[in-house]
Amino acid sequence: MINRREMIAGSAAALASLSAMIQSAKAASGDHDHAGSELDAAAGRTHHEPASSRPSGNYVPVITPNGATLPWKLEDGVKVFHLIAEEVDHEFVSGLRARCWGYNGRVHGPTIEAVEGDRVRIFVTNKLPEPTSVHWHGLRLINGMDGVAGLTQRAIAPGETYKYEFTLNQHGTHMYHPHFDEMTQMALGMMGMFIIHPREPAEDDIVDRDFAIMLSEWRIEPGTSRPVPTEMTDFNVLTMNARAYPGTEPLVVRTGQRVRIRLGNLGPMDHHPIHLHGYEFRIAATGASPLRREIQTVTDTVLAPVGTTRTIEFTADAPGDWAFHCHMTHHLMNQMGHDVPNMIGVDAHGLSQKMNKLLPDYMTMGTTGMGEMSHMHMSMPENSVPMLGGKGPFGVIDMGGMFTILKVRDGLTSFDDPGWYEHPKGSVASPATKEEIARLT
Ligand SMILES: [Cu+2]
Repeated sequence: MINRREMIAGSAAALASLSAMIQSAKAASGDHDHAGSELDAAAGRTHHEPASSRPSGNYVPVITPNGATLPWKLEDGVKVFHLIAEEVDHEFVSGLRARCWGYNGRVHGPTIEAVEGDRVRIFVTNKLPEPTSVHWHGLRLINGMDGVAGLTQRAIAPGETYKYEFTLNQHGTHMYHPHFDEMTQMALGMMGMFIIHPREPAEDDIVDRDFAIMLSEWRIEPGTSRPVPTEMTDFNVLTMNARAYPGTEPLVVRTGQRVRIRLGNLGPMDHHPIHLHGYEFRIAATGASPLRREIQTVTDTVLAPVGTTRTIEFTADAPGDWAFHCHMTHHLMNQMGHDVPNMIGVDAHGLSQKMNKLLPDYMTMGTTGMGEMSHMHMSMPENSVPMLGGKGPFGVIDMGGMFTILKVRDGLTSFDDPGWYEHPKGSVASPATKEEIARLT
């Protein structure tokens, strides 16, 4: 039986001649192979053709949960992209929307995906009310394409379209963001991932499911609809791909698949220790640099600092619904959990009775902890979300913010949300029996 590496080597020669045909056919039709790759991913196929079998190289496309990949077309061997910087009405989670700034109708911008060696031409149209620029964060390129307004180019004025063009001479997990009025433009959501696949992937580079998640943080005053760009410390909306739990899409994986998760952090101030339950993973890349296997750290929490990326990899060998979240507890709350007075341990019975005479709806909150707050149907300011998350299979999931779920299932044929994990009988934590409790003493 031949292994995958041999199969790749063996089929490379046969497919090399096909490559030229495909390239000319695609160039003629203006088509590109991205849709095909997406179909492969949707079908959950895990075969890997050699890089040379397609004009752009072959790769398992990155999945941006709650997001999208920027389309491109091939023109004379150059991959042509078009980013449009514009205002976007964005929903963070059901109940909370804001007027943000993003790209191509999205917050954050769509993921740019290409292959090492590609020549890319990226048009940037500015539909914002102020100038902007795009910096290609982590890329090694000629200085004049670096996108720093004032330093390496003139800022792109409202209404203008600029052209960036460079060759990708590296692979890895990178990002893009403006370098003009960064504080405002990034606080309002302008950022995206820029993924470059290796042209000739080594066995270690090949995974079955490849996810990209941008971490960020926002200040949105309850009842208002514009993120506050001047906030320095008190962020109340914490997001993965600009969505707060329960608005985050789960990461769906078939048992046994090799998984990569690329984390980027372009939030204004905070680093995020991202923790995965039930697994150990390898930190496969820090920033733009993939790490050799011998120097990769095996851990269960990875710190994703501001202004860089971290890539983790593991084999999904344990089925279940596994929490994947920032471990800063304040980053696991939604908007209304912030600024709540500390009432833990306070006997507020008399207070509530007195207050009810004045305010019939009054309710003292948080006297036995904050977990109860998700059960309350409190009246909320318009356009705001309660502190905590959503319904789970066993009750309320007391988390919001920077939280999502890795859903690993046997024998999946579709990567749609498979619903909640069905635990094998007798495998869920349950109340101890009287006899068991008696034996404790
Ligand atoms: Cu965090």
